[in-house]
Amino acid sequence: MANGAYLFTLPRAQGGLLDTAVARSATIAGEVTMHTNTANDLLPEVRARLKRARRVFVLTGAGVSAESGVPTFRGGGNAAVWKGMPFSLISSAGVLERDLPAVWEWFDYRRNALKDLQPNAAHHALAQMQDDFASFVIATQNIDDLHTRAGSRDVLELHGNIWRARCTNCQALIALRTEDKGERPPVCRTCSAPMRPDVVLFGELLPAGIFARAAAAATRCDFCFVIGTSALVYPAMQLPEIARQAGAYTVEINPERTPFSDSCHAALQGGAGEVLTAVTGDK
Ligand code: BV8
Ligand code: ZN
Repeated sequence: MANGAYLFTLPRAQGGLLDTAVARSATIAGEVTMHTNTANDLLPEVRARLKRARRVFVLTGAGVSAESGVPTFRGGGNAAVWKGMPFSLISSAGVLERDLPAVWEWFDYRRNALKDLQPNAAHHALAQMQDDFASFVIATQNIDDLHTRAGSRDVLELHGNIWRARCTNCQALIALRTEDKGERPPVCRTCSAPMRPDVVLFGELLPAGIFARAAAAATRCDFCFVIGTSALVYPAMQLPEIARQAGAYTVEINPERTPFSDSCHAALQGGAGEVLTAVTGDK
């Protein structure tokens, strides 16, 4: 690994949609029974349920951006590392307090890696679906802005956005695409305090209003998608749990099984672009 290089691991989209056995759970009187079926059997039911859905809630993670070239955090079995630090450490409140310049270096590096990347078929499929339902809410763990760039409206950014900076004192925000003068850390023009990346670090609370809106949508939805997340980070993962508990038909899309797969009505194993296109194709 080159000095201080950030270990990029691009996940392999294992197995196309058609050749992967898919676990299906049917709820009979509350108890869950597991059946393994090919995706073929499941797709018609997932499509039929989506057609009947009125309020859809979607939680996404790094996997939905993988096909755009955005490295995931845990793809290929190892966690991302920066200068010898696991990402959950360099992306933590503790390091921010101790070494704000190091945190800026980390996010400047990731922003630079993101700058030429485009939304992919999965982002576009989700954007195209948003007007087909009484309510369609996307909550994302991603800070890459790709859902919004694909045309999705009111995306709930649970963990913030890498293209914004926030004042550590007065919370003033700047857009780094247009207002970044390059000084590090950026200095707040309102109160001259140092600014920080407007992202939620480990050990920090999520933006209360945004989490509350996501939880409300998860509670009310009748169809829930969980796309491209390893289902390990909280409280983001409480959202699909809330939707599932509230009786929503819950569908996971991920090339790999996750700790949440068994809680789903359908765990479709494949890449987000391919599977979403198959689920939503020629409506
Ligand atoms: C907090 C921004 C209160 C910065 C991020 C309860 C239980 C256990 C732990 C906790 C708990 N509650 C709180 C914690 C602690 C912690 C936590 O959850 N730790 C985990 C690791 C156990 N949570 C917090 O600290 C949260 N704050 O709780 O505050 C508090 C306050 C004080 C003290 C204590 C508590 C804040 C969490 C947010 C942190 N910020 N991001 C940055 O980006 O650097 S988290 C960051 O990591 C992402 O946003 C995301 O959430 C997570 C990475 O997960 P994924 O997105 O799922 O990505 P991953 O690579 O893991 O997986 C990718 C998946 O995609 C894989 O499954 C792969 O198979 C799949 N895939 C690959 N290719 C494709 C694909 N899928 C589809 N298509 C493909 N083509
Ligand atoms: Zn300020």
